Amino acid sequence: MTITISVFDRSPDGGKGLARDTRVRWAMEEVGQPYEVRGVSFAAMKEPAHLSRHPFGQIPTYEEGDLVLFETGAIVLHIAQNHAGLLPKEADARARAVMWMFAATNTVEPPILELANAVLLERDKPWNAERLPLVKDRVRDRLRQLSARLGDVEWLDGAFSAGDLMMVSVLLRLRASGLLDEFENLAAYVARGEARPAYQRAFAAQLALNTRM
Ligand code: GTB
Repeated sequence: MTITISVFDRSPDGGKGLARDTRVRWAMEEVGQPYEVRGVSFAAMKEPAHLSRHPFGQIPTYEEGDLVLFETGAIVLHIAQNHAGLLPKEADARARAVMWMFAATNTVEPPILELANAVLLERDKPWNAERLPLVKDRVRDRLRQLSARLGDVEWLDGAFSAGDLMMVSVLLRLRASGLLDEFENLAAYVARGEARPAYQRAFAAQLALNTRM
């Protein structure tokens, strides 16, 4: 059955892999499943055809026959549950991998998004200079805690899992801020994720789409 992922027709990052379709592409590559993409413009995202797939008018979405999903966490979990390679077989280890997926999107990603908003959308506000250090410190708090838990192991809980895929995807957006490099083990963890052949294929595919003529 053909799987179709909706992605930015032209990502605002020009193909740096920061948009959320990259994590879905990465999951598909990790489990060795082919997929097609539908490029969607910002305008088309808010039109009925796309809103029927995604009530919030965003990307990515995932279509597989009659199944239509939005939310990257749900999409990656669906992929991981239906194909070998992203979740451990043992029940407790599987539950912990899912826990790390939720930790990535619910606990680590929110302050990172707050920072992105402060840098990109609130730069001209008179209160930005005062607020930005507070926002950065909230990110640092989370990174410090995650860094302490990761220690010197390779992945969060044994073998690479969907939990690592989501956590690395969330953390890599921090690179430009310099905050990731304050935590050597987290910077190395993200680099390990990005070095995986499946990530490389996902990145190359989104880059090709975003750099076509
Ligand atoms: N919680 C949802 C999920 O995980 O799927 C969030 C989806 C979401 O934020 N999608 C964004 C979107 O469609 C694209 S990824 N935005 C358009 C809109 O809301 O109108 C966020 C994103 C966009 C661009 C960059 N970039 O260029 O650097 C990085 C991240």
